[in-house]
Amino acid sequence: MDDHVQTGLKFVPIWRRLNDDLIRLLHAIPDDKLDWSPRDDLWGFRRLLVHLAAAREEWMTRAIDDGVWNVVDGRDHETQQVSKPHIEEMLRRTWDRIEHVFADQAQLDATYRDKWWDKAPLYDGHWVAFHLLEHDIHHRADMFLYMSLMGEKPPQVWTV
Ligand code: NI
Repeated sequence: MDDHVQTGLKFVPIWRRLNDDLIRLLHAIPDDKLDWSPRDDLWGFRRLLVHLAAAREEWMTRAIDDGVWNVVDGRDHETQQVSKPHIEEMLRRTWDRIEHVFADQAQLDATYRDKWWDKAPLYDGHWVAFHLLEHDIHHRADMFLYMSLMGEKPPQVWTV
């Protein structure tokens, strides 16, 4: 009998592919359109992609406290200077960081206090995982819509 018990989020490999898809999307954006958005008050692709990486680190810092150094400089959030290779590195490194946490049942099941907001409810790792997955998906949808509005074909994605 196989006594190996898989622990952690069982859909981590699927989410890893979603991260790879975000990187495919990054490279599908025309270089001169990286800051394009349909309206001046909406963030462009570059800022949205950096925001995804920053949000992952935010929750690893404010709740999980995994002891890993952040790779996204807070100022990267504002800048128009971050290159595609740098954004790709941010997405890969922050993915590796959250994957490490969400593949670990003990860290997933643990309860965390929000270090930034003392009135916040306690979070467990499942809540943080869902929050970050939903965040990846809803901003991916923003960017797919942007691509369509620009007349560009977004990469095909589906869950298999
Ligand atoms: Ni957001």
